[in-house]
Amino acid sequence: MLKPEIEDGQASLADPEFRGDVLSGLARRPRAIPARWFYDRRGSELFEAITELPEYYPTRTEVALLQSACPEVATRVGKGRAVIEFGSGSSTKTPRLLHCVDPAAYVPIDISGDFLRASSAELAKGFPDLAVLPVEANFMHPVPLPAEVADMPKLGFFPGSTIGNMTPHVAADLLRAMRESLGEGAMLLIGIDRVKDAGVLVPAYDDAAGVTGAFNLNLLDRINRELGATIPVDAFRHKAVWNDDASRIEMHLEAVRDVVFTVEGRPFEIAAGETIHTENSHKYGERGARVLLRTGGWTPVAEWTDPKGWFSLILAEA
Ligand code: AVI
Repeated sequence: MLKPEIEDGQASLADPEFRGDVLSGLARRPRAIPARWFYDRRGSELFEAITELPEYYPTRTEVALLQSACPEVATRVGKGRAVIEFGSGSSTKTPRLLHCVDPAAYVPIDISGDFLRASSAELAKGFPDLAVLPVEANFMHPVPLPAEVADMPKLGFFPGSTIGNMTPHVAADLLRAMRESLGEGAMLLIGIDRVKDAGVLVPAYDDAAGVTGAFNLNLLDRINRELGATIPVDAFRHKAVWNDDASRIEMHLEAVRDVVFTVEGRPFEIAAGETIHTENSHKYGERGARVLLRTGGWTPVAEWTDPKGWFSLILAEA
């Protein structure tokens, strides 16, 4: 996932990057705010709740796939690799992989130091003999790895179809950066959500219980709280649409009436029906996923999917 930016109390009010993204995103047309800002404490909790919704199939499908494919993944990657996870390990996915791959070291990389330290400490409890070496960094760029793993072959791990939250162009850049971070002889295990019927996709992003709606609208609460904005949150509604041309689910916040508000004193007017684009979740066909990997410098060597073909786990080599 795009990783949680968990804050301690009031400490990081008015993050300058958040401020810049919100002010410029609300001023441009179409209006858009990057999805990474969903993940304050409340947003992270809501995302966890999303992963358990009946309509949100990706998490449970990928976890089951990891479970069933793991012995073969272990055979293919061999012994003595360092597992490098892009994003802090999730409590359900990472232990599954580590148990069967039995790595020589585990390096989680995340931009959010607080979240990284907390999740690494939690994970280390379950693997007392494993060297857990967290690295606080932005993995969108090549990341220098700890000296301890310099001579070990690497297995990159990027689950959750987080790659889908980037445009294909940015996703290919990220794959290239990962290749550079991991070095010669590396392998990559990546989860990618597949294209499927819009009748399955749209409810996954617009659930009956309204949790995804709350997740989307929480962004406005965050803007009000952290940037002293006056957005009437009840003037917006959550909208999830399938954009077939771009092969992605888009999430928007749609104004249900004309609204006027300020962010840090700057006035904004949004007309009824206008939207703020808040997230893309790209879905790939079987070929499309392989082409993306190749564009990013990786050669797919094995692929696993669930019986419905909804999600794929791909092993690739550098
Ligand atoms: C984190 N990411 C892979 C999720 C997705 O499915 O694109 C984020 C999400 N947004 C709404 N529901 C889930």
